[in-house]
Amino acid sequence: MKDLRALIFDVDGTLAETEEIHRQAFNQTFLNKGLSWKWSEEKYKELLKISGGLERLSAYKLEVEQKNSSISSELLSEIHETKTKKFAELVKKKKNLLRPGIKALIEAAKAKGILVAAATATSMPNLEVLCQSSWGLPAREVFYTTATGNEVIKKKPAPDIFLLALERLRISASSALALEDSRNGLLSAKSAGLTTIVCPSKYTLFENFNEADFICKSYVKNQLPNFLTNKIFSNRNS
Ligand code: XBP
Ligand code: MG
Repeated sequence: MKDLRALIFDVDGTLAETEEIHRQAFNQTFLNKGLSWKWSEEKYKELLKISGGLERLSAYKLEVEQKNSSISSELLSEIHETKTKKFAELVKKKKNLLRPGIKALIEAAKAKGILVAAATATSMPNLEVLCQSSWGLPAREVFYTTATGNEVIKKKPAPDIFLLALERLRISASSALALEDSRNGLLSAKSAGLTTIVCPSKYTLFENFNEADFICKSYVKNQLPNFLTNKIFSNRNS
């Protein structure tokens, strides 16, 4: 990659292992709403194939629903709203949520004049609470721009979220690098034309990443592909 002008970070699973917090927030909400639903880690791994919390809830409802079930789409939306509030409460209680290497990578990229963006299937309130808890800053001070799930019609694996991020960065896909943790995210970034690094998270470890340009175990400096370390962490201003 000759002209690297931007890094586009996925959020859940990439910036932090937040999928587990989403799972806990869903389960606490089910309990709170008097539902007998409970998502195990295994079940959640399977459900994560559906991008977006509300879409995940709708798919699960169809899976378990019996005839004459009374779970309306209004109730599902209410569950999802409550889950977003729960997620915020849980994130606020945690310290050091970011995955190893993320903070340093973002700082070093910015220092080189590389634009840093976020492209996520989750909603803005969830990204805000993560930025506040991890950087003590609003998302607009951490990222040059953001593209979130409720700003597009189709979530990942469709390209829409990454295309929106590129539009807001005002650059072409050939000048940006996507950083992802999931197969849905990888397919989304690739169909937007982006070179993509996948660093699997706890919930995506066994997914298929055949289409990835690079796979790394973590975002710490010595685990990143050489071309990126050279661009971001070198002392030369090239
Ligand atoms: C992964 C997702 C998200 C979260 C839940 O997002 O699919 O939907 O699991 O968030 P990312 P919401 O693209 O950051 O990996 O409940 O707000 O949809
Ligand atoms: Mg992700």
